Amino acid sequence: MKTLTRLFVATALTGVIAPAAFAEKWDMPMAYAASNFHSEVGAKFAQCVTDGTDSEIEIVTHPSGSLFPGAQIKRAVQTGQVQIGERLLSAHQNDNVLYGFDSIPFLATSFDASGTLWEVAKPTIEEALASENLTLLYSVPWPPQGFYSRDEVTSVADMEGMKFRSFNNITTRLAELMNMLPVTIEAAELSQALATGVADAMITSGATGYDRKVWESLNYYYEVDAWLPRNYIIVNSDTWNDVNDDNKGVIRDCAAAAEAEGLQRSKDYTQFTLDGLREGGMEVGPPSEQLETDLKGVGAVLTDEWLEEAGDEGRAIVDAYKAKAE
Ligand code: PCA
Repeated sequence: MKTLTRLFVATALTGVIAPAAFAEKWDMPMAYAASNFHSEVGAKFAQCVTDGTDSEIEIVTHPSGSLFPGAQIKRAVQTGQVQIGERLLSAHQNDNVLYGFDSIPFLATSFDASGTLWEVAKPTIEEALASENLTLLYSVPWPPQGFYSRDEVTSVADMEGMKFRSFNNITTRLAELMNMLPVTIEAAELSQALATGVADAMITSGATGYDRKVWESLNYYYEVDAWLPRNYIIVNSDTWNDVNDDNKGVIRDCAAAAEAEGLQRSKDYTQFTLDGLREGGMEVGPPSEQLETDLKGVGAVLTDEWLEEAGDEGRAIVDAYKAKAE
């Protein structure tokens, strides 16, 4: 009897303790402000996973670079300092040049085109991530990238000597080719950097300009539609491999829903934020013909440089995209 009681008590205890013992908390650093649409979609994704796994996996988001600044998020996930994170992969061309595929100037310049490019690039990017102990969950594009400036510019010659805020390898190189001085600044630090004169021009979306209220410092936005870079939600592959199949299914479903919602939010935000920049007092419009021609020229140089560095795999992405886009 004694033994039976002990067994029952032990079983009962196991029953109570087991869920707690298997409950995991995943920290998810994100570089952009909590109010940014990527961050809001990420927060919904986290809640979806927490609810769907009955809190067996609780994802806690840390927006605004509060846990790790953008530049450190990928490494933090790779090394298991955190389980999951969101990152703009094009900033990590030094790890793998293929990560820059989404920032090739003037290759895919609309949401539809960027979707096609992602479709053909995805298997290669997933493989590249896997070789770095990372598993891709979902990816959402930023709106098209335009050119911001404190002063009016009608050609690349007008930009000479300007301090240019960059956010990835290609924007840094772009600044060099346009005789500007590149300075890498996280979006979270952007308003202050512009206000204090650390930068006076940049290429980014209407979304980021609007979120950072850049009309307080900058006066012109040229709708260049140069490319649509993407944010990627990545999980440490060791962590992922330990997740049971049911929970993997829940996470994949939540990721698919987040990807669809993120894309829609990005589209909806595009015109809204351009209107917002205008209301803030900026001049918003197309670039002059000269500026457009000059930018395309610089874009062609950058494209050649990327293709040369990215080798056969890079060319295969671009060729497959062009074949599909025709
Ligand atoms: N916003 C991000 C990257 C691309 C974009 O539109 C940024 O400026 O940091």
